[in-house]
Amino acid sequence: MKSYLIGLIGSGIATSLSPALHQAEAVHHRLPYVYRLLDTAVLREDVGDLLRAARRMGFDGLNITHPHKQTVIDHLDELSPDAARLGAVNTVVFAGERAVGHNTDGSGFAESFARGLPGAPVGRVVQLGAGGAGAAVAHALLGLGAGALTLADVDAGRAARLAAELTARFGAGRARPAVPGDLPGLLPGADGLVNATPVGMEGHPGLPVPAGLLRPGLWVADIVYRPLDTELLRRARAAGCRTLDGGGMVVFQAAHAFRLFTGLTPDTERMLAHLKDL
Ligand code: SKM
Repeated sequence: MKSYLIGLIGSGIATSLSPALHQAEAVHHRLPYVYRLLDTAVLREDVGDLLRAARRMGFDGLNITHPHKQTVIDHLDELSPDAARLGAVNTVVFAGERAVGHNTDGSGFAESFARGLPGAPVGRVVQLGAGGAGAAVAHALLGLGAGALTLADVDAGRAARLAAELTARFGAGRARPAVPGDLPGLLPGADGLVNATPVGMEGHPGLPVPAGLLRPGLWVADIVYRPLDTELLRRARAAGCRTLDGGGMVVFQAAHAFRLFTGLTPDTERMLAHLKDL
């Protein structure tokens, strides 16, 4: 029986939930499957050197996380269409002699959104954060049919660049940049709000928007998953909003990566239930 050796390359990843999520799912498939952390902050190695070492040591695939999702591309032989569009890779499959980069963050968010907020209107959506995770989420939202997506980022240039890329791909008027100061003018007319900033994560406490802007009729999605119940989601529920936590995205991106590594279809409901026990 084939066994799998998978790794996660990232910096400061000691508390990642990926090993537990992947390995528990593999047990249900009776698959020998080991998922190891390759922390660049601990190993003091460059992402390219680690990737090549992992391949030489017989790893079957890798997940890639912050801050290497873009820089890893220089060390790959091929990109999937999604990874090429996003310019970011979170999954590498070693296929024979080739290292192929994929991105399952966008598809992970899209599946989580469809499952967790069914029927949510997406005419006008405001997204906070236009960084790496924000780019994947923004592509997913426009792919899900968001009519007009406004990207608010403290770095105005970053929001402008992502909005320009999205407009080129999805059409004029579908994406535009903003700064956090614009939010009081934007949120009253929005259907939904997505937090793709680190605010609310362990170590980054607080709210990414003033609580007074949350109101019934606005859905709120957070991609932060440590903790699952962020202050934003608590305030949003108290204000009468439908909410979606970041657990779905982390599970579905892991599930899509598991399928790429093994060719097997994971049971995502089981993985979602497992996440709650972690
Ligand atoms: O894209 C994912 C990555 O596949 C795994 C991960 C983690 O384990 O913390 C986070 C995200 O970047």
